[in-house]
Amino acid sequence: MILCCFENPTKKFPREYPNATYPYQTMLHHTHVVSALLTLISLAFATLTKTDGAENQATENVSVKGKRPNIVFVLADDMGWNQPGFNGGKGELTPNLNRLALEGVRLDEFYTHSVCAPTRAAFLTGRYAFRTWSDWRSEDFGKPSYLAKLGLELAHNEKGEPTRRIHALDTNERTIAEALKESGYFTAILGKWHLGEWLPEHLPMGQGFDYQYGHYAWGIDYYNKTIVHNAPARFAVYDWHRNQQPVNETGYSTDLIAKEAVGLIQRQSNADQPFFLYVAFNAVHGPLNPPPGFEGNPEDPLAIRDAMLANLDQAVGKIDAAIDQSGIRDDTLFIFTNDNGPVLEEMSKPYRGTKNTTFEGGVRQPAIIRWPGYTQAGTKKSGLMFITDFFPTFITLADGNHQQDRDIDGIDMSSMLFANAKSERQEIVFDVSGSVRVPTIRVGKYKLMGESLYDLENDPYEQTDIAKENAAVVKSMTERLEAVGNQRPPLGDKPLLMDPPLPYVYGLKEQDSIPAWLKTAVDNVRSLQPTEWAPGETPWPKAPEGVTASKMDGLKDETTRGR
Ligand SMILES: [Ca+2]
Repeated sequence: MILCCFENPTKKFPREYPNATYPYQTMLHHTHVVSALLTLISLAFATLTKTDGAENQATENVSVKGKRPNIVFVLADDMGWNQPGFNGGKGELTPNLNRLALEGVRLDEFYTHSVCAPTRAAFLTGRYAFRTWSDWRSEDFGKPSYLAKLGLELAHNEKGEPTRRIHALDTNERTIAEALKESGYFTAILGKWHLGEWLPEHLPMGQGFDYQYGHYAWGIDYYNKTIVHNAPARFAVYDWHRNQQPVNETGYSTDLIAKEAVGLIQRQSNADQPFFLYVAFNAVHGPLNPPPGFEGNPEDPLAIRDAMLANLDQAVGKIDAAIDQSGIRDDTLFIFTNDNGPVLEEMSKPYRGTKNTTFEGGVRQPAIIRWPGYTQAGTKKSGLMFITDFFPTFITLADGNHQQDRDIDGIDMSSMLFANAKSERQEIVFDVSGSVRVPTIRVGKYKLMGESLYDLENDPYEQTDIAKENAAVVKSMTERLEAVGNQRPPLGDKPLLMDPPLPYVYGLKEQDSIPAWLKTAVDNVRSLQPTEWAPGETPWPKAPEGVTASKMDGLKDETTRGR
């Protein structure tokens, strides 16, 4: 019976079922009893062996501490809460995600920052983005509308050409790749980095990854692998690399990333060390590039978005199949989640808001965690978890070193994820002042967003601002948010400039010998790009303003002229 259900998982998904139990949860009853017993035993053992002292924050999680599973962390880009079938989307588009949700545990209150780079920095460091100034993206330092908010002007090189100030994740940060590498893991990133695209030390292999494949910056064309602009320059730059050398590949980036992941899983499953594989798809971020075989209306943006989602689902399915075929499913912690909300509020429903906003639609993400024997199939867990929390959790699993110079904001969630403990997280700092987005903090059931207050327990869709009736709550949360925001370090002078202002390819060292194929490919793209812009228009989006920062219609995205 179980097999029959797994063959057609999509048929079981109604459009909305916020608290539904899966139809065959009861069929797995026996497994549940066993795993519940195991959990009880491990909790009892953990209690017996609990020690005092800060040196061992992971002792409570003795049942998973040092199990050293492989970790496959799959991150989608700009996916909406309701896009996966398991959250109420069109089930036929995401059969693999639906199946994974049934094989693992879904997190109901998992949060990220509201934009790409901040979430990625928080994942890699276990620290809120503002602590590393990663709430500012690298490309923002080439955009006058963003720089103005920092009191900075566009920089110019020695020739007087306007160019970008170099901004990236500080190399003094300890990344999760570095922490896992220290404890003997092979570390690889496939897909999008978005934490610095120029100096070698800012690229993935300078930040703890043994292996790199994919792109460095915010969003490539899925086919020609160029980024549409290099603000303040208007024109495209090539951004597709393996081990930090440009690679010439045809094909659709989602498919290519999946293929690389499959190969890497096959290789590393035979190695004598565990691996950490960070698969950061650029899907379903813009541009709206229909995948190969698209048969829908090319003028229908929603049809294209659906096809891109289905293609991503197939890619995730290929990665999962490789895990199975390599015989490492039981030794692999598989995670699927997403970096920030979608550009269309329709894809966030029933939640409010989009990417770039701290309404639930911008920051609450679909999340699946599967680790056979440690997660209960087909269940859902509530309780706050933030993207930073994977950092100490992964270190516990790896039996790595929790000690480091810079304090983290992450909370070890291993006892919440892999046993029945409640989440210890009470607070999430989404944005502080000094960002272009609205300062926002969650404390318990309340979320303060600028001057508005929402009660997430009684008003999860954020329809009613209750700030006026709760002045004392607003006051205390405002003070707390200001106190945390005051911990933002100085930005520094940003004296290093991207030079040339318009490179052919990202990566300073990759400029040394630009292959002929690359130059031709980039010139071809640039020859088709607009050269004239109306006054006030820019090739890149302007800095967001206010709580409804970046609502977009189905046709527009970050590559669209005139945003
Ligand atoms: Ca994103």
